Amino acid sequence: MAEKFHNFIAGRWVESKTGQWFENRNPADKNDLVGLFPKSDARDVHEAVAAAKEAQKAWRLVPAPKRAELLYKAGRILEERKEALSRDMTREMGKVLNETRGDVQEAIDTAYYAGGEGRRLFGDTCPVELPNKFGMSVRCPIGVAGLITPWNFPMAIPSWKSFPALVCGNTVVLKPAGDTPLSAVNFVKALEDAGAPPGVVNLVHGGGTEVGAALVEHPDVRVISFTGSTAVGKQIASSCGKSLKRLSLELGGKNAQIVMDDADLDLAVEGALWGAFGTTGQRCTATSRLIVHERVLAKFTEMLLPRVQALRLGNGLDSNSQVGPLVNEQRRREVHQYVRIGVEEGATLLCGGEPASGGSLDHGWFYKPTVFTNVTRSMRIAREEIFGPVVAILRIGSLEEAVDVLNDTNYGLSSSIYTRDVNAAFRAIRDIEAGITYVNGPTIGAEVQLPFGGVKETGNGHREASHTVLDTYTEWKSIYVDYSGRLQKAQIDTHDARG
Ligand code: UN1
Repeated sequence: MAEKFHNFIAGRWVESKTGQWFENRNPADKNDLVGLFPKSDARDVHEAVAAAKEAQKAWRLVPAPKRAELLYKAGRILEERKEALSRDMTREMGKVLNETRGDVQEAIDTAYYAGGEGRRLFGDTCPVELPNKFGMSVRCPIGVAGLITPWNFPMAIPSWKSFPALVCGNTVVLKPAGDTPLSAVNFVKALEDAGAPPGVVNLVHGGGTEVGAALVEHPDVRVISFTGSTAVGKQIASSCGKSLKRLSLELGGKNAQIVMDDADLDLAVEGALWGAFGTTGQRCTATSRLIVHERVLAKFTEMLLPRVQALRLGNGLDSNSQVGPLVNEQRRREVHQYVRIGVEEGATLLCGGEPASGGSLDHGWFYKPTVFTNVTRSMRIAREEIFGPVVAILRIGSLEEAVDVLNDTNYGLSSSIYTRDVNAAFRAIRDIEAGITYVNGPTIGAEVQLPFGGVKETGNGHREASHTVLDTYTEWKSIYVDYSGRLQKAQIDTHDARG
């Protein structure tokens, strides 16, 4: 009998009111049932939000450096459990163990980085125009934060959202993706064991339509942070717009790596391999376009291809594997559908283009790393997010053209340029429309102390990570203290040096 896991509401692990469960299966071996998780609905969300609202009354009054201690403790617990949590994560979503270790590490980094905000959370003090008067601004918590997270970074992304929300004095209700509920349990357990007061952190499992929508629409949830598809992000935005609810969106990408004719091609190939096929291409930051200068196109392609074909697919728990499966059957169907579209559009399929089979691969949702060339910017495979191990090569003849092709998309998350020319690098940095630009590095691998997010339909102007995330989870309050003992009128009393 499979193990049953629970929601976490008001400090207790509880079943859903529905009494129903959903299965969590290993994408590398569909016969491996990881566990059963509550298929919750709006009633569970209401209970969790009520608990979070009640707990926030006291949590907002805990001094921020004390709130930060919860994060530091949770960070230490995640460190102690890193190996076990990484294994659980690989088992439930497939990416190779080295990468799930990186995912847990990103949560640890975020715990310590956001914990530091407990002693910063800087505001301004500034001069004021009237005598005997003082001006300053402080960050205030917003209230209950509803956090809706994806399966591709099952611990890093919940940590990006929860830790800053908590240190700012909000309480949270987390709704994790249905493909990775175990990592969410492990994450919340670390916070529980670190001593989170009941109701400060709540977890409700279930689907987007039942649980996610109820969270987004709940009037007591004052801020929503969502990472996922642009289509769902737009629905959430229109729902939040109706009540002017604060919303941070982290959506799709169509990230590109430019390879100029003076690039170190060995390095550019390494970068493309990691950027396109790391995490089986299932990162928002994954490289899905290679924009290559015509003078090195043939050479670059010839160097890349055997490396792609040599990538070892397999169960991520096997240290020999370099590329794990796609997260589920539907994802594999959708990726394959895009490959068909690419072929129909007239792109040249160089390798891959079909599910991987044979031996243990038959048990999981594996897909062969796929490279298309002769791709033009108007093709759908050059414009739409595929979220799988598929990369499209586009030919360009100049830096201007490269940047123009790179920008010719509705998205703008990550980007990269390989060149040895410092002038070209800085022009690209200036002209690329994206939230993140790498020079001589792949499009993946953001660190937690720099802002994470993108332009255009990748988001709505907010950034995660860094101190910039604090803008999502706080309201500014401006404070004027008049110690003159009389009524002073700003902009009107002009008894100053101006005369
Ligand atoms: C994501 O794909 O949603 O920069 C997050 C990176 C990782 C985070 C990716 N640190 O690739």
